Amino acid sequence: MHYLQDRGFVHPVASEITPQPVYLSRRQLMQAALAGAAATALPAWAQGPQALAPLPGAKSSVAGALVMDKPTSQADASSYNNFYEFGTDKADPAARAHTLKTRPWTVAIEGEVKKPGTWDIDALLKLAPLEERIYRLRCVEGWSMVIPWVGYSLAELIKRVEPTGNAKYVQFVTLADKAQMPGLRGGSLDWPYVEGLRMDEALHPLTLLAFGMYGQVLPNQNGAPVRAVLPWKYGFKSGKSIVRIRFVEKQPKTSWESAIPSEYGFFSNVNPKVDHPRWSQATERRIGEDTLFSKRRATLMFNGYEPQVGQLYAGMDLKRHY
Ligand SMILES: Nc1nc2c(c(=O)[nH]1)N[C@H]1C(S)=C(S)[C@@H](COP(=O)(O)O)O[C@H]1N2
Ligand SMILES: [Mo]
Repeated sequence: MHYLQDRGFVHPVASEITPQPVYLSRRQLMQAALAGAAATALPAWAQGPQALAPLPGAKSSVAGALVMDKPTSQADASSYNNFYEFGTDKADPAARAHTLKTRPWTVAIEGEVKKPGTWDIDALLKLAPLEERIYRLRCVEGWSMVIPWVGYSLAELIKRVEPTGNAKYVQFVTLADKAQMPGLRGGSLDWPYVEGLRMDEALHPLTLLAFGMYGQVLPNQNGAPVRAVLPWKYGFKSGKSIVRIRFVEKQPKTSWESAIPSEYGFFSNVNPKVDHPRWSQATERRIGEDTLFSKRRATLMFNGYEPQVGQLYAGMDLKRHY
């Protein structure tokens, strides 16, 4: 286990991750129904895809934005989650994130920009046309999913707020509210959860500001009402439930770097050749295809997005800048 015992922190190593997503299968639901158990006795999140508002997006024309891999089922993508504000167990966010209030919601734009200010989420949603993007998402723990996201390039927002010449990095600050987020009491990380990108990474067209998935608004457990998604970086760079975007001159600290600097760096690009200090990053388990005998997949450099993003890191020693 990935113990930071003083903080009660548990981040399992790849070999210790439950082999099956923790959700009720269709068969289990059928059995429950046959046994006479009312479907309503099940928690809301176990009753199949939730009734979420539709949020369609036009197929993206950004290079690399529509991978051909078979998308993960919506049930898997919304029931096997990392969202430590709701607990460290994969099933915790789906079971608990109903307490997250996603309206009213604002996102503050701060720091080195000519147009700072506070955006209401519904105005932010309309800043640019919504696109559907089918991205791989690979967690540092060694599992991956393929999710059809709905959103637009973060670059659209960045251009609108006009960064100054001093804006070298972008920091994301996510919600930290004890009243809505039971995991904050656990003290597994320093809250709020913060992440950061270099300006060229933030401006890359594949860097998505996501408001939805599977043609609907984001389920709370996936980071409603707005999150980042960077498909070539480990999942933890894709901060959920963003409330603040800061433009800064110095490389900002990120939550994972602060928690365990020897294991997590600022860049955290998916890289099969640079192992995590305690486990290999060479292969991954695709959620939904993991039967007892199915093979792990080879992890691809930059999660398969090397043609699009490799140039951002030309000349960098990726063993040092992990
Ligand atoms: N605010 C916040 N964002 C977060 C996390 C978190 O704990 N808190 N976990 C990260 C990790 S480790 C991963 S793998 C992805 C998971 O996204 P998903 O649950 O939508 O698949 O969210 C990332 N964003
Ligand atoms: Mo992750």
